[in-house]
Amino acid sequence: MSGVILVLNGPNLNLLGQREPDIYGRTSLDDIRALSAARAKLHGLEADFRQSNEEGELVSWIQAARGSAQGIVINAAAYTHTSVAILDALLACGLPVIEVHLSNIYKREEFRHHSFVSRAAAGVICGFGAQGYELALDAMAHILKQAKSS
Ligand code: CA2
Repeated sequence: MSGVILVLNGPNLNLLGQREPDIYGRTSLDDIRALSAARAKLHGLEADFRQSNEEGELVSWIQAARGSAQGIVINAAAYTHTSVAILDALLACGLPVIEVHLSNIYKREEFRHHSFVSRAAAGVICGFGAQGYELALDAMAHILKQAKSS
């Protein structure tokens, strides 16, 4: 299988491994980038891995993915719980979307229990730390394989 999966990361995820290790672990975003690249390669895919602290930049990347990627894996971080703009961009892009969170958002504060992103997602993986990105790429490979054979 060939194709690019856009792996998007929202605000503050650049701090991973440096602060709040009790919640988010000691793995850095660069470590997750490497894990994602290896997992995508295993499926004959390429991970285009990006992080931004800006909502508009994430929206622009999602819009551009329509012509350049086969699917989107997204950890929108705090924008998960606030951003109708990111939801609208995901709905408009027409690509399969998988939502990922490092922490189990349902075990945390009430305001993290609602996700705008979920309305656009084929599925949600949360609570498995960095491994969640690998699971999301496995699921994306499966979705793309099924779409190809149908
Ligand atoms: O669990 C996740 O992956 C989250 O998307 C992470 C977001 C949070 O707002 C979501 O509710 C759940 C926060 C990302 C902030 O990452 C940090 C990493 C290290 C130190 C401080 C923040």
